[in-house]
Amino acid sequence: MRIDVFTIFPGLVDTFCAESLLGKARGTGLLDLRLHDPRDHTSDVHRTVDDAPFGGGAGMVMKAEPLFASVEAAQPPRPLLLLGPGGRRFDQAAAHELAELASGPSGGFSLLCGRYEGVDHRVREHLVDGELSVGDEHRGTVVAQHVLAVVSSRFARRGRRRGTVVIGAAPGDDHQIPVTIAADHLRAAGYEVVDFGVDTPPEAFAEAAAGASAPVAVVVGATMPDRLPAVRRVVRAVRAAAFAVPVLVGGAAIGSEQVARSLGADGWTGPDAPALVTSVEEAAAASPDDEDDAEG
Ligand code: B12
Repeated sequence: MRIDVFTIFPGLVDTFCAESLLGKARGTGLLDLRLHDPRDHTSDVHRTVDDAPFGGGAGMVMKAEPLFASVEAAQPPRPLLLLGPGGRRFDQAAAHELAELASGPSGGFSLLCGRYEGVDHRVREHLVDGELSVGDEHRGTVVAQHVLAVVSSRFARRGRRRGTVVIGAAPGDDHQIPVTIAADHLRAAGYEVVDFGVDTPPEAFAEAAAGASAPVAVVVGATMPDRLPAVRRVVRAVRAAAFAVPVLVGGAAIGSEQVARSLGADGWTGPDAPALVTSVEEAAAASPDDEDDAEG
C-alpha cells in the first residue's frame, strides 16, 4: 500500500513511522510511505508556507501555492485527504475504508497535514478530495500523553527496596499510556521497574524473567482483546524460561481473574494501577523467593 504524506514536519512523521508495526510494515515492503515537504516548493529564502487568510480573520493559514506544487510534483495516490478538525471523524469504519483502497486501482491514499489556523480555502476547494478529523478521542490522547510525560518525570525512582517487576504490553499492542501509568505506580510503591513499553516480544519478557536477579513478578498487558493470544504466548515463554516467577496479566482487554487464568497466568492485575500494585505485592508474598523482599 502506498501512502503519501504532505507535511512540514517530514522528520517527525518518518521517525514515528519507523517504529513498531508501521516500521515492520515498511521494512517488509507492505507499506510504501512517501513524505513530501511543501517547503521544498517555496521560492523565497525563508521557505515560507504560511500567510494571512485571504479574506481576513485571525491567525495564519497554510499558503496554497507550495501545497499545490508539492502535490503536482508527487502525483500521489488518491484520495488526498486533508487532516483537520472540520472533517469526517476518523474511526474504525474510516480505517477499514482506507484499507480497502489499497486493493483498488489507486493502491493507496494520501494525507495532507494542516498547521496554523488551517489551510488556504483553495486547497479545500480544488486540491483535496475530503477531510478527516482524528476526533475528540485522540485530542484527549494528545493531552493525556503530554500530562503523563510531566507526571512520570516526577516519580521518584526508589531503587531495589522491594525487588524488580518486569512490565510491558504484548506483541502487537501499541497502547503506551496504560503501561506508563502502571509502571509509574509500581515505582511509586518502591519497586524497581523494567519497563519494556509496547509491542514487546515474548523473548524479551523471558530473558528478563530468567536474568541473574529474578524479578518478583512479570506483568503482561493488553488493551485490545485481539492481542490475548499474544499474551498467552508471552506467559508460556516466561514459564518456560523461569518457572518460579509469578506472571500476572492486566490491561483493558483482560477483564477478570477467570480470563487471566485461561491465559495461563498466575493472576489478574485488577482493573486499575492501584489494584496492580496490590496484586504484585500478593504475588511476591506468595512466591517462595520472597525472603529478600520481606526485609523491605
Ligand atoms: C489512546 C488510544 C490509542 C493510541 C495510543 C497512544 C498511546 N501512546 O498510548 C493510538 C492512536 C496509538 C491507538 C491505536 C489503536 N487503537 Co486505540 N485507543 C486509545 C484510547 C483512546 C485510550 C486508551 C487509553 O490510553 N486508555 C487509558 C488507560 C489509562 O486506561 P486502561 O487501559 O484502563 O489502563 C489501566 C488498566 O489497564 C490497568 N492495568 C492494570 N494492570 C495493568 C498492567 C498492564 C501491563 C497494563 C498495560 C495496564 C494495567 O492500569 C491502567 C491504569 O489505571 C482507547 C479508547 C478509550 N477511550 O479507552 C482506544 C482503543 C483501545 N483503541 C482501539 C483500537 C481499535 C486501536 C487501533 C487498532 C486503531 C487502528 N485501526 O489503528 C490501533 C491499534 C494500535 C495497536 N497495534 O495497538 C480500540 C480497541 C477496541 C477493541 N476492543 O479491540 C479502542 C477501545 C477504541 C475504540 N473504541 O474502538 N489507540
